[in-house]
Amino acid sequence: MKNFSKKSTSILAAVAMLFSFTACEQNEVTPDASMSAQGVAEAHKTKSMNLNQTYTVELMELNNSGVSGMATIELTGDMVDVHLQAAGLTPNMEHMQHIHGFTDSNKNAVCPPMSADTDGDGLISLVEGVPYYGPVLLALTPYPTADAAGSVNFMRDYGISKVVRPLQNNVIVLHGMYVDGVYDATIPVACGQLKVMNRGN
Ligand SMILES: [Cu+2]
Repeated sequence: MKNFSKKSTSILAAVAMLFSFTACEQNEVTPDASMSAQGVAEAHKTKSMNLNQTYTVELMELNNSGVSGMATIELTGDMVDVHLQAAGLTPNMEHMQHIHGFTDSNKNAVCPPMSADTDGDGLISLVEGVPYYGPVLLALTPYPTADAAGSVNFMRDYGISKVVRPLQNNVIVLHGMYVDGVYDATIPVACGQLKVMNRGN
């Protein structure tokens, strides 16, 4: 965090506010939708579920950012191994990246359509997207800085809490681009839904 200006302070406040949504953890977790009824019953018996699964994410641009990318997430127990590659980002700038979703495990996060721009300024702001993708459930830190070509290649392991599950109810959102000559670290620039990768067994 260089140049810790008033603007970045207010950005941090906004992010902190989003994180506070995750404070209320749920005890009930809905089993992943891909599980069979029998699998669900067995999972409940063993108090564990869907322990190992791979998810893929196709990241599509938001706000005409020109950003695209993809991610794979390997779930092993309560650990996720995230590998994310993206291109078209603002070069040499830090890009926040999060798993967004709803703490209500029955509610699916989606990438916001252009109609999410409720103030009509032509851009979907971080806050305007929240009704669609929900608050931050997992910050994929340390946030990467795009290289001189605007690419990132990111790998990291995280422990996840129940609130992040089921994973396929969530989306990944990348943030940060110039708006009217000023770098807006919060504005969403790409989004993609987590999808269960069918390994054919
Ligand atoms: Cu985010």
